[in-house]
Amino acid sequence: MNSSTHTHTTESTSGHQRRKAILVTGAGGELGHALIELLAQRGESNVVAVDIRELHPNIRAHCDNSFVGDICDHSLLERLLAMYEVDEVFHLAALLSTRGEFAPETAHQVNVVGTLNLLKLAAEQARSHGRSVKFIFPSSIAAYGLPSLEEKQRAKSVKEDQYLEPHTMYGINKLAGEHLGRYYQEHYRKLAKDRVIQAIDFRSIRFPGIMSAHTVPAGGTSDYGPEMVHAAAQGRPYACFVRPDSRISFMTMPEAVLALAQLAAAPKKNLTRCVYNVSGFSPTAADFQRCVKKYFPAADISFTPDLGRQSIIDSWPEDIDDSAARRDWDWKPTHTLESAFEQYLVPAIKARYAAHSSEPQL
Ligand code: AKB
Repeated sequence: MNSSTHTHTTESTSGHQRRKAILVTGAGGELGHALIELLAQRGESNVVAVDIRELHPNIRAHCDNSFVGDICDHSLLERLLAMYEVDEVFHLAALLSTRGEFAPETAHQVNVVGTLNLLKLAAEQARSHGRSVKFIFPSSIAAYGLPSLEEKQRAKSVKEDQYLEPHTMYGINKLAGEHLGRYYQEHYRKLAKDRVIQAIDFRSIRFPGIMSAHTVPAGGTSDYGPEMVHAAAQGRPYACFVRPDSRISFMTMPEAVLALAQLAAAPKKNLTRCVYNVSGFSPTAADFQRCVKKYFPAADISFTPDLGRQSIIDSWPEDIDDSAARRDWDWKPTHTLESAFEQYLVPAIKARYAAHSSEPQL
């Protein structure tokens, strides 16, 4: 990074020492939980979490500190910066695709204005401590928008630069976040005399649907996959809100957070783009039903498609081409659909619901 101010100060304006930190926003969400656990396993003790709600105590225990509040609240971010020098940001906070369609303007506020606030914070941190700040941003297959089901079936696996006309506010917001990140990395304050070059090292992954054995999703449209398994494990009937032939790509939560950590650690010189697809397996909703029935034969699964949510799934690609991630930072999925059920989902979900039913759940 080129900077006009190469100070390595760790002092706040009030003169006390600030500690180096990895900032995780949306820390209370599904990705946040899994990422903070992974960072803790890797010995990172300087995680500072932000979430709109109080964190689960097990997650809070892995953090140096946690802040409850809105990422659009400047005074919250200022309080945080008075105590910490931020070196790396995992900006996970977002309102997902289904929830976003009920409150599009709020989604824009959280997903775009929130991202802008965090990018600005990261750029100011880079300027103050004279090192570039890594900014890791989970994007989504929601950034794609296939015009019709026929085109989706024809397109099969799509590359990063194809079909970027999303149908949801969330998808539009994610695409905007990707562009803002690229702007802050390459062009931020282009005309300013005291411009800091490449203050931000922006890296983003377009994730497919993600399935966690430990948390249940909320507000997304790919939720039918994980919801079906969690319902079966609890002996509850499940009415799937998309048709049996609906197909999009999915991966497991451990693979998703590993991908984030792997991209964050990749040498910058190997990266040929800011935004990478990663893919796992591409089942239909009927394939999910078959796998769930294999391990939970009594599962009561029916299909009651919701036209609106179906139209969102029909606009997302069947699969995404992750050859750039494989080439640039050695990305490789761990699981097929079958091995995800056998080795991860079923054992962990059975354990989750069998034990500790009286304990607070993540
Ligand atoms: C959603 O369904 O909105 C998310 C996503 C695919 O990004 N899970």
